Amino acid sequence: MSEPGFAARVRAGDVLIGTFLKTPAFHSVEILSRAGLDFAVADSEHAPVTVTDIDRMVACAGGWPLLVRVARNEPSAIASVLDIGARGVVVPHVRRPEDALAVLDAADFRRGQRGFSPSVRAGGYGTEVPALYRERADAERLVVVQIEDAEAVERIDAIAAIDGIDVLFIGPADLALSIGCAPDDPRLARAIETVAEAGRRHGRTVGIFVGAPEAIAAYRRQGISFFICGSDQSFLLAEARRVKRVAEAVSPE
Ligand code: 3PY
Ligand code: MG
Repeated sequence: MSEPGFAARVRAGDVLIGTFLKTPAFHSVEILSRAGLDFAVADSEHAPVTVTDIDRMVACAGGWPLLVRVARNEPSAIASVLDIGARGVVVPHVRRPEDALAVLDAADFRRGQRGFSPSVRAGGYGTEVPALYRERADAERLVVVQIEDAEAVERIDAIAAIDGIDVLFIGPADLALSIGCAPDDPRLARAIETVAEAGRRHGRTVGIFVGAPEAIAAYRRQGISFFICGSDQSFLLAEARRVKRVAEAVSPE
């Protein structure tokens, strides 16, 4: 059911471009999975995407990698979306190494904290040998921790050093707010470079949210490889505005 190698590609630092899914509609998964994007992240932090929505979205995703951003660093929410078959979790506001370790405790069977049921979708509804399912699940799940607080940047070396964290994902909007600066302030650029540098030093994949794909080139030069670009909502809005603009330009008065 799963596309082999997606987790390995993320960890290897392949350049991957995804988007957020903020509309709680599985049809968006069906449509966007045909667009050539590498993955998507259903957003339960900043959109009304429920577990029931995620259940349907994962079912529609087939082999297309669908991750879930949980609303907060909460063990039962993390385990629940992994049971449903999400390919990974994106966890907002990881500020300290302890927060990152708590995500791993919730996401991994081998660490002994994730509750086990063999009959979930992720385990083939009971058709997989339980021990093999647990091993595969631990190997394939992606743990993406969001670095979006000044405190996290201060502690980035300790967070980046933790084995099992797959992506240090920079949230520039919250990070700018936390630093107390505008999006174009050099202090934000310095914080982003600090995270990118820690990723390079520890061999950890670094990702970032971009509103538009034009921003990707500069981040590529810093070794950042995992990009979430816009969302289903921003795509819809941008194209609708473009249609209106072009139609007005070509229509006679
Ligand atoms: C932020 O920019 O704060 C984000 O969380 C983007 O995903
Ligand atoms: Mg954020």
